[in-house]
Amino acid sequence: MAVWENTAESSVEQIVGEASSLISDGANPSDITIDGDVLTGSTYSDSMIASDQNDVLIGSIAKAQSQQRDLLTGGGGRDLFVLGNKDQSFYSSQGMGDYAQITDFDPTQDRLQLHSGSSYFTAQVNHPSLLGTGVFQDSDGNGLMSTNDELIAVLSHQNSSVELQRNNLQLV
Ligand SMILES: [Ca+2]
Ligand SMILES: [Ca+2]
Ligand SMILES: [Ca+2]
Repeated sequence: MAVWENTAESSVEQIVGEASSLISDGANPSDITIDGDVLTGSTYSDSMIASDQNDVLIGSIAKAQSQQRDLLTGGGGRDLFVLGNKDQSFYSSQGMGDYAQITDFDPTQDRLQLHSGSSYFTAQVNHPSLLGTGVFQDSDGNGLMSTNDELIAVLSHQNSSVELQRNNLQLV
């Protein structure tokens, strides 16, 4: 049995811990100066590794019709991981079955770009094949974790949960 099928079949309630809301009020932090790579993937599953400079990793360009799981590694420097644009979150059509897995997110310098039309929460994902801090879109907008909510990303290298601050978020 494929590991990914296990993840896809799990519901949000089965695998995550306590949820905490992401603060999305206020202005975006000032731009990172990009002096490294801009890597762009497809709506299929991609794996990308950026440079030791400040990079932009765009694992998808749109919401996919099939399950895409992108594996993103920023390397050193300050990196921006793009999880959505003005119109949509890219990983919000297949529940637990589509997400970006970020292997080296450093909250002291890296950022996530999120679609601003939604609210988000984080919760620890504790699944045999996937361990880390999950970023979820509150798809039904009820402020609670529920089956309809969408896993967008997993910050997977951390043994303890990552506390995302406003300056880790670029809302567009
Ligand atoms: Ca992709
Ligand atoms: Ca980098
Ligand atoms: Ca998803």
